[in-house]
Amino acid sequence: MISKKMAEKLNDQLNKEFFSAYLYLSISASCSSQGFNGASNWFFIQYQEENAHALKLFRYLDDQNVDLDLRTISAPELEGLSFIGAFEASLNHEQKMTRHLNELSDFSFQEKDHATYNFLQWYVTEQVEEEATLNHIIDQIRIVGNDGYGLLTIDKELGTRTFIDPTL
Ligand code: OFO
Repeated sequence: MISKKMAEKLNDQLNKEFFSAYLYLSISASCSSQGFNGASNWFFIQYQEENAHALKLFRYLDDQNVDLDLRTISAPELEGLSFIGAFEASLNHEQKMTRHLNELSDFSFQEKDHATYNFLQWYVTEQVEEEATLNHIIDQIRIVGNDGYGLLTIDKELGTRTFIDPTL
């Protein structure tokens, strides 16, 4: 059983997860149009991951008998993102998501909603890995700077990423 307020906040988070998916799909397209096919693949998988995050939340709300409130997903605002800019914008976005998830987790704890608190810890932990991965890629891009060969080597590596559903 979940309070009305908790359900509202989880519905908000569901929308945010779908927005994240949408954002990464859009970055994937932007990388592809610049010829960074590896990064485009990487962001496409990121899109699939965020979609899986959203669906995990969807199932939880359904299990808790909450009326789902699927809302409009805003259009991502991306203009002229460079190769490094794509990853910096993503890190920035994930840091924001971490703050939202921490607030949600705090709220569930205050409400003594232990089931939701436990459920949310999966997301909190997942954020640590997501931020670390993005920081690592940004560091690598900074090391090569504007060296074309270096950038293409990183892009090639990003192209090897495959999708493994993190929620299974
Ligand atoms: Fe990385 O945002 Fe989902 O949780």
